Amino acid sequence: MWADLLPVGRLANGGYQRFAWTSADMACREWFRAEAGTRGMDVETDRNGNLWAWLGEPGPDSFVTGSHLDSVPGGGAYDGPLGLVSAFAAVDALQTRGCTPARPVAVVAFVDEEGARFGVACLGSRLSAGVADPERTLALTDSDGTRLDEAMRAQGHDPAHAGADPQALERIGVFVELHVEQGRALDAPIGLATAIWPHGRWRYDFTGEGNHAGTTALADRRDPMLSYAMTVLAARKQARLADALATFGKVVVDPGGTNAIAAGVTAWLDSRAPDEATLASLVAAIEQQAAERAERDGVRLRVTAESVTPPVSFPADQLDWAAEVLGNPPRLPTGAGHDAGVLAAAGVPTVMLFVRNPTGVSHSPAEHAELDDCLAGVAALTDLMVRHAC
Ligand code: HGY
Ligand code: MN
Ligand code: MN
Repeated sequence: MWADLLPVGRLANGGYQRFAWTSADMACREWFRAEAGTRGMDVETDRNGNLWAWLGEPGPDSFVTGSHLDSVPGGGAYDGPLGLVSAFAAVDALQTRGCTPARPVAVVAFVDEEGARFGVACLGSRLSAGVADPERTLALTDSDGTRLDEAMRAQGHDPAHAGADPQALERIGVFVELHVEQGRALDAPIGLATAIWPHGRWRYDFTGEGNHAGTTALADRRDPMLSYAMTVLAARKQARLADALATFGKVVVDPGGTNAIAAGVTAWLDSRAPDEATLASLVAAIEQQAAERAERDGVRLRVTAESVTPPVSFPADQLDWAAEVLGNPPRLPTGAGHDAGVLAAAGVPTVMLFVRNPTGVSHSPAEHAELDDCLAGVAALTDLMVRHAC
C-alpha cells in the first residue's frame, strides 16, 4: 500500500505536492478507492468531498479511523498518508484476528486538511462539522484566483451541498486518527494526544510604491520589503519573549523584479501558543510592531485573520479508554492542527494516536518514521478497532 501511494505527487527532492482538488489529489483518491475495493469496502464521497470507505453498512456507533491525503508544499510522506495506510492495514488485521465486526467500521480521508491551496486548514472536516461557512469557504481562491467551488467542479464534485453534515458525524461512535508525531516529544513507539494548541494564520499585505531600483533615492522610497523584513524579525523576537511560536514561511512579492523596488509584499504569519491569551497578545504585538514600521516606511498595512483554530482538549473518557486498551502509552499535547481536533471540538468522541518521529522533522521531505514504530501504530489502532467494533 505504502509503495503504491509513495510516487503520487512526489517532487524531485522527495517532497510532496498534493494540493486539494488537483490531479495529485485525484490520484490519491484513486489509491484510496483501490485499497477500499480490494477489501470489499464500499466508498462514498460526502457533500464536502471527504471519502468514506465502509466495512459493513454505515450505521451508528461506528469505529471510524483515518486522516488526510493532501500535503503542504514540499511536505513529507507520512503526514496524513500514514494514518490512511495504517487504517487499511488495521482493517486487514481485524480479519486476521478473526473478528467479524459487530459494529460498522469506516476509513475516512478528509479533504484539504493542510489548507495549502485555499489557505484555510481542515476544510473537509470543518465543513462537515458546520464550523466553516459554506458560502465563504467555496469562494476561497488559490494563487491563480481559482475558487474552491470551481476547483471542485473541475474534478467532478458538485459543491452545491457543501456544508454541515450532522448525519455523518452522528454515526461515529469513536474517531481515531493515527498520525506521525511532528515534534521530538515522543520517545516511545506510540503516544496519545491530550490537546492541540490554539493556532492560526494571518495574511499581511504591505503596500508601498513600486519604483526603479537604480534611480530612486533611498529617501524617496516607500519600500514594503523593509516593513516586511522588520516584521519577520519582530515576530521571532516576540515569539521568543512569549515562549510561543511565530513563523513567516510564505511570501509573495509584487512585481518581484530584481531591479524594481517592490510595490507590494504579501506574507502569511503562522502563530501558535499553549493558550489563547498568549496567542492573542503575541499576534497583537507582532501586528502593532508591523504597523509602526510600515508607518515609518510610508507603507500601508492590512492584516487579515485567514484561519484561526481554538485550543482543543481531547475528551478524557476516550483518552482513558484508549490508554487502558494500549497499556497507558505516553500522553502529549501538540502544536499541529488535525481533523481529529475539529471532530473533538464538535463533540465527536475522538482519540489521536501518534507514531514516533525520531527526528521530529515534519512538513519537509526529511519527515520519517521507523517501520517498527509504524507497525506498532497499526497494532495499537487494531487493538482500539477490535475493542470498539468486535
Ligand atoms: O499546520 C498544521 O498544524 C497541520 O499540519 N495542518
Ligand atoms: Mn501537516
Ligand atoms: Mn497532518
